[in-house]
Amino acid sequence: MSSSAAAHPAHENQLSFVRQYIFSLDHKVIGKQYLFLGMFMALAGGLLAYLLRWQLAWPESAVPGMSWIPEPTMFQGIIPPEFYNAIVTMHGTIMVFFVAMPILLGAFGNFLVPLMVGAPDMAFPRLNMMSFWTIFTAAMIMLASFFVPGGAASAGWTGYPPLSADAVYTGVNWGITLWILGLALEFASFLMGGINFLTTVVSMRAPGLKMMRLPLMVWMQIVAAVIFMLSVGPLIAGAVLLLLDRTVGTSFYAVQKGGDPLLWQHLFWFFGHPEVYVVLLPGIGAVLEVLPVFSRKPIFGYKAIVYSTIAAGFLSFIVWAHHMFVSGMDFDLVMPFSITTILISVPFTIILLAMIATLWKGAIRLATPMLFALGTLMVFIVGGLTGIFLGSASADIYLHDTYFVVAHFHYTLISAVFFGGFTAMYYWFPKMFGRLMNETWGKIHFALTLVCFNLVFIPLFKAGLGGEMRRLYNPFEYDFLKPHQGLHQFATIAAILLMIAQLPFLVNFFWSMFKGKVADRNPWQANTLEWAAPSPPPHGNFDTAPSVYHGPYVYSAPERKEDWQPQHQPH
Ligand SMILES: [Cu+2]
Repeated sequence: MSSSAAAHPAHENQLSFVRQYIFSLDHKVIGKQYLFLGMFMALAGGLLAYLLRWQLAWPESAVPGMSWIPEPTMFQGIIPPEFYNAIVTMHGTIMVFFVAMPILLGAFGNFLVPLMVGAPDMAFPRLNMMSFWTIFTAAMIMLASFFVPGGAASAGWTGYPPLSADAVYTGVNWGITLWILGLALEFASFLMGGINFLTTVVSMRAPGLKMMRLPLMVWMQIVAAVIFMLSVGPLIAGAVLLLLDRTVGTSFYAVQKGGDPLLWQHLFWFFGHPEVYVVLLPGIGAVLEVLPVFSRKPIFGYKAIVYSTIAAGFLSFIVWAHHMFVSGMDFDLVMPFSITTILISVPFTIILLAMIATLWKGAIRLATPMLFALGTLMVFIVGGLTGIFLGSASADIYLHDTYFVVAHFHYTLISAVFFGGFTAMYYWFPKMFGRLMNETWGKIHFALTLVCFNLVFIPLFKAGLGGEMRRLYNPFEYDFLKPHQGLHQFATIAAILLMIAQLPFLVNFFWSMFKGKVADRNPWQANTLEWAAPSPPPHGNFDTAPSVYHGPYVYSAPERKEDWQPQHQPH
């Protein structure tokens, strides 16, 4: 465990390239491996979204006025119908399990948790390495599944039987079998990660770092780890049953042989709703770190935030059936699940109010991390408010499975993953790579991203309110949906602009990694422990073992504006 910390710098130079960068035991290298895997998978999962959007905007022909794009002749639209279902499924699966989790928990959790608790590394470095290579294998299985007979899984990211269970519906389809296998490996990877995070925080904190002095990012990471570990077990059991139904002809989910497909829906959503918080909490954690630093004020209501997070984590286990209001479940259960769902907005409202109170009368500096933190709040509030509509059973009966749901969960998850992820990226980049990112390009990236993101998803709320069901290959075959084509074309063009808006980030990210201004230890003048280590921290992290004498957010407003600029070393 920590005993080897002193020996680390000595043997670092002797490590081969493979041991230093490929099969590394260093939590910081492993964190970066997760980051690059997540970014690569975001490219794959993102491109699938563009095929979807293209199909939805112009389902019957090539793009009008763009004659250089060949007119599709083999099939009706831009992509064949079977492939459309596979794309819907794999876009969701990849984005949630292979982008959101690797980036927010794998990358930032791994990189930050040991540094923020003042530890030289994770409690179990070999387990840490194994968890990365397990999810790497899982990701490759997912990508490979596009090329097996029958193509990738096409039963939706929720994998409901009978579509996912019965070969009658899916034909000879290896895709879903590989999908189950890939997800099982992904779950195993994050179980290993969760054990590591928890043990590190419980047993390796610096002297004086009581639990109630932990940075909120650490609290968010460990609550997310606990929620994940408690919710995933039943789903793994359910997935084994699904695999047996598919491969050896059992009938756990087959109605015609006495099984029940609703069993899967319960097991899936018992995991699925907490899973949203597993990715949401670290995104909120990044915002909670950035707000006090960039308003030079202590966080408002630290304890209230910690207890609200734990309460939200607890409540997330008793809301799952709000995904099943129209499944024909016992009506006596509808109202309790409606109430718990609306109740869960209370802890999140407390956290939001604490964030706003932190900003109140602060010496606010709108650097890029702060802009993205505020953007996260804006987008998350829309996601949260529209969740109240869906949590109320009477409204949900109309809105269920419409584009309103699609827009709602993109607002919820993109706030955490996209805006929260960029908050973390811009804020901790100097610590990860030892150089500062360019502020001007960061601000341009933020402004374009915020505008384009809203332009993509606001039309989808409208389409959902107009009764348009999601997952339709060609919605405009139905007369009443014909007027919606304009909404989809608008969303598609905005989505293309959103993709272009990411170019400033990509250029800034890779350029700054090699050419950015060399960062000081503590460029943002923050108080949490990761900033006490050199940038980037060496193997073993701290040159002198840190001790903690107060809570993490002891700030006061600077007297001179010049004292409040990013610090970098003169060349
Ligand atoms: Cu839910």
